[in-house]
Amino acid sequence: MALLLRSRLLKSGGAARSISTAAWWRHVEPAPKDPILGVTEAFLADASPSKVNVGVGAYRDDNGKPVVLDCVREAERRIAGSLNMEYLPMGGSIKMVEETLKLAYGENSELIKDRRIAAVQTLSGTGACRLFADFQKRFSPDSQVYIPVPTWANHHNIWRDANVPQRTFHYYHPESRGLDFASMIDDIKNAPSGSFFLLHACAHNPTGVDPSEEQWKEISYQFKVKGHFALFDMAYQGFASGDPERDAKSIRIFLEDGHMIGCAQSYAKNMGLYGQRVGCLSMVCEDEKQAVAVKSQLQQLARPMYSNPPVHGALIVSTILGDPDLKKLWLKEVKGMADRIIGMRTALRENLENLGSPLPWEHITKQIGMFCYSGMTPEQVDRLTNEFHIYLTRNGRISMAGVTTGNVGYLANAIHEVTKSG
Ligand code: IK2
Repeated sequence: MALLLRSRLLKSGGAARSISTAAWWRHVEPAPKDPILGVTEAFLADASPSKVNVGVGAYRDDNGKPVVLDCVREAERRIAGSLNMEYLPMGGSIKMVEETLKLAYGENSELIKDRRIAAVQTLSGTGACRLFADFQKRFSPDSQVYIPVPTWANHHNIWRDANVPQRTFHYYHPESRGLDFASMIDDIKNAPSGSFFLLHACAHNPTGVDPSEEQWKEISYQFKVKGHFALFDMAYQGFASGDPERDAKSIRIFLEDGHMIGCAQSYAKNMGLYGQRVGCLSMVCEDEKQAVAVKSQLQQLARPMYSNPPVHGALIVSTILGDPDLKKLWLKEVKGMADRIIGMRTALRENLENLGSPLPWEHITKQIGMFCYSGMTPEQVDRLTNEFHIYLTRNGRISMAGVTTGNVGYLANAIHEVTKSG
């Protein structure tokens, strides 16, 4: 019908043609700004010399500059010239995926040896989550997903666009600024058996609050009792403790208990490959045959979306992780980034306490990873931005990666000014 109408309009001359084409997108309203990336846009548009960006979770050095790791520079030097520009297979770089699985599942994982893991290279962590959500919709079409409150805002977009209904589960306890473990366990117990849950493997975004090892064991046990499925989103492996092996503890606990987990990995943060979009989605299967089938379906989902993933970042990752010396350098550099952030947590807390702030600020040093969930209200955040040119998300999340020796005093003073009267 629409086609018929269009061809009639086109035949009837120029005036009609311009009316019909002008009408195509008249109903399109501007999309709301992304709560995280919109902050960066506002920061870039601000001409103030004292402006500070603690919005987006992207690592900066102590001069506030983006960082390219030495191991990445060296890998680029080694691959320069040797790289052709051919397509990767639909599942991406086999070498990169192999190395990536070792990071999540362990160097000597029996699951890897037994070829029980279906895994494909993805467009970073976002792409891994989205591919999983699409897979969930296709092969468990009536299921829903449980998402923690709060979470990285894009999780909601991802499962919404994959048409998977969302439920939430308790996670953060605002009063204690810690984990609401009891309510979380209740929600796990009360969810229908065999539910899908999204879990942050480490360095929870935005709260910086992770379950302890004991708590992870209990969570894993309750998942076993209820037969739930866990998708681990691991966007910060190495950023919590400085050691990628330690940061995989939650996953390893689930694996010891025999769960068939899914895992979304990203090299944006821990290798600083933000714009290269390198990641991996993996799913533990019952046996090799099932893993082959699952992988083929993941590839089938990728094919009409982007066909195959980009090659350059994958080659950087496989070059680094495939070379013992470069891997050692990477581990040192990850620890260096994590340590600088930990140092800035101490400095921010000390500065606030030295200013005589009447509020408790221990949570700044207790929370881990890239973010501090400050407890500031949206109105206080607005004052930080409008009066002090300090940019952060309105949920009060401070990206500690943007805090430096040079701006920590200014930031603490501004936070004190907007919070001191409650
Ligand atoms: N999952 C989580 C929990 C993330 O935090 C991210 C990255 N978020 O970074 C922006 C911010 O919150 O300031 C991702 C997944 C996906 O990251 P990427 O697609 O870049 O690998």
